[in-house]
Parts: sequence; structure tokens; C-alpha cells
Amino acid sequence: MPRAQINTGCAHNCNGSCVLIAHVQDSRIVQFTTDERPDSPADPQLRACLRGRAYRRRLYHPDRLMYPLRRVGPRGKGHFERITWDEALDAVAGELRRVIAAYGNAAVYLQYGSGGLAQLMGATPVARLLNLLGGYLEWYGTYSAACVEAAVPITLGTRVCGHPPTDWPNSKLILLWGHNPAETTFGTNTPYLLRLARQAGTRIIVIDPRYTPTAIALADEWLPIRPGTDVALISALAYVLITEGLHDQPFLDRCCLGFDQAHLPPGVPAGSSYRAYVLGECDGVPKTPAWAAPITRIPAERIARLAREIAAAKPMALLPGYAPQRRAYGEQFVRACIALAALTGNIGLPGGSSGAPGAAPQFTPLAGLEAGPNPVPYRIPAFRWTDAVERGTELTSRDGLRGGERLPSDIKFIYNVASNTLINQHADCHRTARLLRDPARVEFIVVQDQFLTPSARFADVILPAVTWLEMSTVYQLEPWGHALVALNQAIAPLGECRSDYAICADLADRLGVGEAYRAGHTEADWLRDAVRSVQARAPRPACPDYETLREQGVYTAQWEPSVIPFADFRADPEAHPLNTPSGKIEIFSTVLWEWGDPARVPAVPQYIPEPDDGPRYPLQLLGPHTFRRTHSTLEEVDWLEEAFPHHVALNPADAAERGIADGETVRVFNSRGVIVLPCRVTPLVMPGVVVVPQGAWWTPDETGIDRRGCVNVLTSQQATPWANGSAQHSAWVEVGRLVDW
Ligand SMILES: Nc1nc2c(c(=O)[nH]1)N[C@H]1C(S)=C(S)[C@@H](COP(=O)(O)OP(=O)(O)OC[C@H]3O[C@@H](n4cnc5c(=O)[nH]c(N)nc54)[C@H](O)[C@@H]3O)O[C@H]1N2
Ligand SMILES: Nc1nc2c(c(=O)[nH]1)N[C@H]1C(S)=C(S)[C@@H](COP(=O)(O)OP(=O)(O)OC[C@H]3O[C@@H](n4cnc5c(=O)[nH]c(N)nc54)[C@H](O)[C@@H]3O)O[C@H]1N2
Ligand SMILES: [Mo]
Repeated sequence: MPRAQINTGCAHNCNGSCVLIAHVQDSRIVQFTTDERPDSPADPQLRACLRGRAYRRRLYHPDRLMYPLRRVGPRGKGHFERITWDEALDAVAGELRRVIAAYGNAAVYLQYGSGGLAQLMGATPVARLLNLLGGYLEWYGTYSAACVEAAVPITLGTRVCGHPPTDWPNSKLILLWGHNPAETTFGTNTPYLLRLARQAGTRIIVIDPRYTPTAIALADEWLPIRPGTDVALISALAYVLITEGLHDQPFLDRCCLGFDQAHLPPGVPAGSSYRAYVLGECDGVPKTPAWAAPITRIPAERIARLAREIAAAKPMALLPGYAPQRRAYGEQFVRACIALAALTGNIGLPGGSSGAPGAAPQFTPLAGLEAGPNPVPYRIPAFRWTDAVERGTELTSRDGLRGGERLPSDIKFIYNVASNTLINQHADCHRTARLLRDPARVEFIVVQDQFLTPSARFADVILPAVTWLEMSTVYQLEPWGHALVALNQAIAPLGECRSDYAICADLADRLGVGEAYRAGHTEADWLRDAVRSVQARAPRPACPDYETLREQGVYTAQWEPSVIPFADFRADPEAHPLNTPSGKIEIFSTVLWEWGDPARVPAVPQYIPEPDDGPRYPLQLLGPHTFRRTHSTLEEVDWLEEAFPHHVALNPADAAERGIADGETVRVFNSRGVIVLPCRVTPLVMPGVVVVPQGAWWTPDETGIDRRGCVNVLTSQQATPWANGSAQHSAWVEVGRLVDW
């Protein structure tokens, strides 16, 4: 039989979306190739990385879930029996009905999950079902960027504040701050587009505790910084800028609230401005480079030089990653970056930046299958779902509860679809497991996935989902949304797997809302609607219809290079006020001032030292996103393990102190647990810092020791104080030899 070539792609949540071409022979995929369209800087190919190209090892893995399962034995032990789809769906429908009747719809929680982001996959089909049944408890604030999502709008009035990448070559200097796009992509071509900027003469500095692939491949200079101290560095940069008169006073006077005393809102006491904080007028501590040096471990003279360099390089783009805000006081980092961009007058300029992470999507999200309105008003911060299990009815607005005074019930039913945050990706695995093991708390857990993940092991019923290779869908490329990739079905579903949409439509039938659920649509009809929603926005060149898109595989719109966020505001702030309380950039935040917790959530961005875990755990632990996996997805792929073997990385100085040799298996531990994994002794990580890439599967032995090395055994469920975001990068550990144990 000749090989057929099917246009498809790779759409896991790495913030990329790459083209794959599946070569199919005898109903099996025998090879993947990638984008073969003509390549140009204006429309670069969407070339797949090793993860996409290795996808056959995931698709055909012997551990793929093939049929529905029901728990036998205690929850969390991982013992299941095979059941039919009818039995499985009857059980889920029956429990949903029972829990809603007993506790109300707000007791049903749809877990955060980022595994299925293409149309008809993942959470949206489930949300639609639950909304037709009277609604469910919804989350807000992602694991990714909760502090950005909360703090950027109160500072800049919008979340949409990134420049198109075509603007990057206009920058004289780009600061990649806790940002590692060579590995985390942030859009398939971000590393390539940064390289184009560099070729055009832009200088790039990377500020990161690790010498990352980005620092290696794209940077002119790497500045290692002690984790969690970025705001100390920013404060010291501000000190130099202000005391040497290098800041943009006219921009601050015209466009910002609270830089100095003269621009504070009425009623706020003297000494509350950003300038007063930086110069130490309010606390007696001037934030000099000499003050910041021991905190950040960057020499004072280098800090001063960086400040002068930043001031001289106009326009300068500060492009932060998300990691420094997934920390104990993540809100401060987000706001300090914006303050620095404002101080240097780089907001609203071509080649500048707002200092806020993320891009400005040039298309709004696809309208296809939609969740519809949720009749339940309550929302909880995604990171605090374990609190809503344990003491949901006690949560208040100070804990981030929205939509009402108190929840009517703790969480009693969890629908976990396309997610491993039920255990693996949430913090403190042992604590979560203790909560979930108790069937008197959450009474029913359904997991819909492709593998028996650490989360799936806690299910009462498991429903097996297809991958996109076994169905047709479309995906809109993050973060600019300027590309659509058609993922066409390449092979028949394996085993008894079904699409998330088909599973939910079947459940809807059982629960009496099937007709409303489908709204007369087939799966293809929903995809047609989605593509039509892009066509309706008249992008250039015109977007084809769904059928044509299937044939051509991918469609890319031109970037609109003239879209510079805040350009209007900068030109005339009175005529184009921001959507903030004052209409200005709120370096002093009215909202945070009113919140009234100045020690943890000050109104101007301040450095707040993170709590440590005492002398027994002296090393800072980072769990970054690496080439190896997309979160915990692709953990099972042996080729990727061979290329990027899982390990803990330790600086040679720390290794020598502990007598640890390169390649030795070690234990990494703190008061929350122990993981055991091989150690790489490497100067790629700065002294005092330990790195365990996130996503390895929690694999506890009978004594609870994780023999694989899931970083979240060691992380804390303590949320950030105002946004209630994940602080999973703030953790402390010790590393020891196995022989000394
Ligand atoms: N390959 C791959 N790519 C991905 C993902 C994936 O799982 N795999 N996940 C995607 C998703 S959903 C997200 S949200 C993003 C996540 O994107 P990020 O949150 O930006 O990614 P991280 O890898 O956590 O961290 C980025 C860099 O910040 C550094 N860092 C950590 N703490 C600090 C600090 O305190 N200060 C400074 N200056 N730097 C610090 C880390 O060493 C790392 O190099 O990545 C996306 N891309
Ligand atoms: N320590 C630490 N922890 C972290 C982070 C960190 O930086 N450090 N990062 C956090 C971040 S930014 C994020 S976004 C989260 C990510 O956490 P999750 O959103 O849980 O992402 P994954 O771990 O990839 O789990 C996705 C699951 O979906 C399944 N899946 C994939 N496609 C489909 C589909 O189409 N249908 C169904 N039903 N299932 C599918 C996969 O098999 C996988 O089990 O992790 C967070 N956890
Ligand atoms: Mo994320």
C-alpha cells in the first residue's frame, strides 16, 4: 500500500503549535515529517520540535488507556477493573445527578487542565455539559500566570500588552527576564524571531539563575541572579536611574500614578511613592546597588552598569517570562517590571515594551464549540482548589473567592479532564493525596485522559480519550493567534477511545440535555463554525474555509506590525485614559492600597524577602519547563528520555560540599517529602540553586519515597498573597548522597 500523507499538528500546551504530517501505511502512522511550506522571515514555517516528531512513541505506547475503568480497592492505590462505556457513563451521570441533588451545583468542580487546547478537546466540552445541568464551580487564574492575570490589569488597565515580534528588531536592547523561550517557545517561532532581532543589531541580556538554552543560543550576556530577588535588582536599577537623573520624568509626570509625591492620589500619606521607597525615605533603606548585591549575588558595580546601559538603550524591551511570578510574592515582580518600563519611558514606543509578560493576540479566540453561560456565580483561584476541598465553605474573598460571600459546599465531585493537576502538577503531592484518598471529602472523581497518570490513579472512573491523531480538530497558535493549524484525523481511534466531545455529548443524552448540547451540530460543523469566526475578522490574507484549511494544513495571517500597545495613551493620556482607577499607569496601585495588607501586598512594587525553610534546607529549588516534556505529557516517551534524561542539576560547589559526584543517584528532600533521582553536577546552574524539571510522574514506593523525581513532592501549596497564584518556584531543599542515608 502507498503511504498517505495527512496534514495534522502538535497542540499540547507548550504555547507552540507545530505542523506535523502523518505518513500512514496500513492504517498505522509510520513516520512524522513537518512543515514543508516555503519558509521566509515574514511567514516562518511552523516546524515541530523533538516532542512532536517523537509522538508515535506516545500514540502507540503500550500504556495508552484503551477502555473505561472503574476503581477497585482504596482510592489512590491504582487498582482498576475494565467496564463498558455504558457502565462508565451511567456511573458518571448517576453520581453527577446525586451530588447536584445533595449539595448543589457549586459542589461540582471542573479541574484546571491544559492538556487539550484544540477545538472539541479538553475542558470546553465538559464545561458546556455542566452548564446545561445548572453550572459548576469554576476556577480563575491559571497555574501559569495568575499574578500576571491579576496584577497587569490593575496596573495597565488591560492584559493585552505585548508587541508583535516584528517589532523586536526595533529594540536596541532586549531583557529576557526569567524567560527561556528557546525551550518554552511562547509561540513556535519566538526563538527564531528573537534571533532575527539579534541579527538586526539588538543586544540581548538574559537574567536567570540558570545558564539556559536561551542564554546559550540567543544572549550577548547572561546575568545569574539568586531566585526570588528580581525585585531587589529592579529597585536598585531604579535607584541608579533616579539618582543619576536617567529616568524619564516627563513620561512619569504625564502618564503614571504615584512615581513621586506630587503624583500620589489624594489622601495617601507622604512617603508612599515609588521614589520614596527606592530612595529609602519611608523605611530608611536606600535601595542602592550595594544593598542589592548580597541579596541578588550580582556585583554592585554590574548593577549600576546595567542601569546605565538600560537608560542609554532607548527603545528597550523588557520581556519577562512567567517563572519569577510563580513565586511567593509573584505580584511584586509583575508590577516592578512595569515600573521599570515606565521609569525608562519605554511604554507605548516601537521597540519598547510595557514590561508585562505575554503577547497581544492579534485574533480573539476562535468561536466554535462554546461553554455557554455558567449559572453558578462562584469562582475560586485555580491554585486553591485543595483548600476548597478541605474547607470550601470557610473561604472568603480574602482567599480569592468570587461571586458570593461563602461557598454553599466543599468540593464533592471533580471532573478532571486533560489534566494532571489533580496530583502531579499541583504542589505538595503528599498533602493532595491525603485529601483525595478520603472518599468522605470528594465523593466522586472522574478522570478523562489518554494515560494512567498519577492523577488518574485517584479516579473512581477513568474515561479513555483519543489523541488528535484519532480525530479531526483545529488549533489556533498561541500567543499571537495568527495561525490556524488543521489537525486532520490520521487513523481510527485506538481501542475504545473517544473524543472528549463525543464522551460529553453521550453524557448529555443520559442527563436529558443531549439536544441542547449538540445544537444540531456534528463535530465537523463545530470546526466549520470555528474557522468561520476567523474569516469574519477579515485577516490578511483572507482565511480559507474549513475544507480548504484541511487540504492546505495551515493558514497564517500577517502580523499587524503597527499595533503598538499604549501608543495612543502615550501620545495623549487625557484623550485615551487607561482602564485603571486613575486612567494612568498605576505604579502606585489604588486597588492594592485599598486591599490593606501593605506588608505582603504593598501599593508600590517592593522587594519582600521570601521565607526560607530554615538551616536544614539551604538550597533553592526550581522546577522549570524543559525540552523533555510538555508539563507531564510525553513523560512516557522513551526517545525523549534518552535525549533529555530526567535528573536534578547541582552546581559543582554545592556538590563538592556534599561529596556528590556527577551521575550519582541522590535524594532531594525537605519536610514535605523525598525524591530519588540521578544528579548532574554542572555549572549551568548557579550555586545555591537546585533544578528538577517539572513534569516527571510522581511514583511513590511503599514508604512514600518518589523513585522517579516529581518536583511537586517538594513544593508548597501556599498561594501568593493577593492573586492567589501558584508559588511553585519558591521551595527549599537539601540534597544528599544515598549512602549516607
Ligand atoms: N518545552 C516546554 N515548553 C513550555 C511548557 C512545557 O511544559 N514544556 N509549558 C508552557 C506553559 S503552560 C507555560 S505557563 C510556560 C512557562 O513559562 P515560564 O514560567 O517562563 O517557564 P519556566 O521554565 O518555569 O521558567 C523560565 C525561566 O525562569 C527561570 N527562573 C525561575 N525562577 C526565577 C527567578 O526567581 N528569577 C529569574 N530571573 N528567573 C527565574 C528559570 O530558571 C527558567 O529558565 O512555558 C510553556 N512552554
Ligand atoms: N513545580 C512546578 N509545577 C508546575 C509548573 C512549574 O513550573 N513548576 N507549571 C505549572 C503550569 S504553568 C501548568 S500550565 C501546569 C500544567 O499542568 P496540566 O494542565 O495538568 O498539564 P499536563 O501535566 O501536561 O497534563 C495534561 C494531561 O492531559 C492529557 N491530555 C492531553 N491531551 C488530551 C486530550 O485531548 N484529552 C484528554 N482528555 N486528555 C488529554 C495528558 O495525557 C496529560 O495527562 O503545571 C503547573 N505545575
Ligand atoms: Mo502554564
